[in-house]
Amino acid sequence: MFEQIKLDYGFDALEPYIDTETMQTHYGKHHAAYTANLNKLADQAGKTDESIEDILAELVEIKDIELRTGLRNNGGGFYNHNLYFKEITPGGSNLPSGILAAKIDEAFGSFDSMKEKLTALSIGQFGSGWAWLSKTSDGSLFASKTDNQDNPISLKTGHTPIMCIDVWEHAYYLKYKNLRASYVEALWNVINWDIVAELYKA
Ligand code: MN3
Repeated sequence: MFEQIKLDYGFDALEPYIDTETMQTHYGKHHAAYTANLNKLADQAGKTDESIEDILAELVEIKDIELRTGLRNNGGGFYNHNLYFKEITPGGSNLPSGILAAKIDEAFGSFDSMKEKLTALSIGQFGSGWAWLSKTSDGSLFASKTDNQDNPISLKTGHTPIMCIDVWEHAYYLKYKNLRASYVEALWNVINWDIVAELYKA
């Protein structure tokens, strides 16, 4: 049984960067629906015992195209939002230090350049999707974007996501309307770099 990550903060705790109604809808409706659908589809596919990472990495094994697409979209939606809601925290955190800071500098030149790169990917994504900060097999960092609920795992890039930015309109439209860039700028204020560092070291 796949379960949504439990939030250790209230729906109103990310104000003013992410508004209460968006959190209620995003976590309580959208993420909840992806999770319920994933559980149904994983059962149909006989994959309730597998990790979500394994399901997403092995989608090609599923011969039924409709079932495969359903698991790609809903399994992705489940995984992506678990990371998203895990990596945000009221007030954000201290900026990266130690190994994560070093790897950011190595890949992007500086923390600010990394933010600029991910912001540009987020704004440049046409339609719904995500921007990603991932760890590659040699431990370096890589920035990318994906369509819909795809992610570096379902696309079999070999990279492990450690941070993501949801750029579906449901993530920002209630407060920011068409201003995706304003939402992305605000989101940086609530990123928990301690969690990102933990995911890097895992
Ligand atoms: Mn979303």
